[in-house]
Amino acid sequence: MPHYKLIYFNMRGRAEIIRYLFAYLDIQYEDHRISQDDWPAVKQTVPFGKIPILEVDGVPLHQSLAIGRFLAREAGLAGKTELEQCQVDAIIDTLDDFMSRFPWAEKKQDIKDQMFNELLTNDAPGLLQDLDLYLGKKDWFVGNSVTWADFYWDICSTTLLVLKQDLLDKHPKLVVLRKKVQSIPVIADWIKQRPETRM
Ligand SMILES: N[C@@H](CCC(=O)N[C@@H](CS)C(=O)NCC(=O)O)C(=O)O
Repeated sequence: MPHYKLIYFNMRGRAEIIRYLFAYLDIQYEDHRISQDDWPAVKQTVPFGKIPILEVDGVPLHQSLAIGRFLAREAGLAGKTELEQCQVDAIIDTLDDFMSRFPWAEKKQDIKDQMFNELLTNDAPGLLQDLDLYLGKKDWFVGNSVTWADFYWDICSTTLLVLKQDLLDKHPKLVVLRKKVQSIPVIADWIKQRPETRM
């Protein structure tokens, strides 16, 4: 078994999908959480100067979703056919497009608040409507079993709900999907034991 070391901040953020997949795979890994103070020094040492990074026997992999796809394939969560894999990737990209629009690192609090508010109030409803329609009467976003797209929905929506608690009030099916992911025993265990962080 390779040695896996995940490097990220003490947050769920972009590392959480990797942590969910490790939990599902029941693979031990080093969940290395660095402080903001240590980041400038660490930044010099990682490829492309961004985290998360997953080191596999010392080989650094970057880009959270590339790492996620690598682990999802291993876990059988990437989609059962090539067509389903494309659908899974498309849901992931759709969620990631939206999450990437938030100015997470904006220093000016008033500008940050305004942009967050606009995204949550004006843009989120359309995305949620589309996700709800896409899910339809199915149990999972793609195919007839859980995929990492469902995991990513749970992770992104957990963060969005911190920012806007009534976000899913009109979308009970999307809430049910969250609950289904959260009640997969290994995911439930991880959620119970993970460090509590706001984001
Ligand atoms: N698309 C990349 C984004 C990586 C990224 O922007 N990471 C942020 C943290 S979420 C980061 O490293 N910020 C610190 C910096 O840019 O100095 C991924 O998904 O891994």
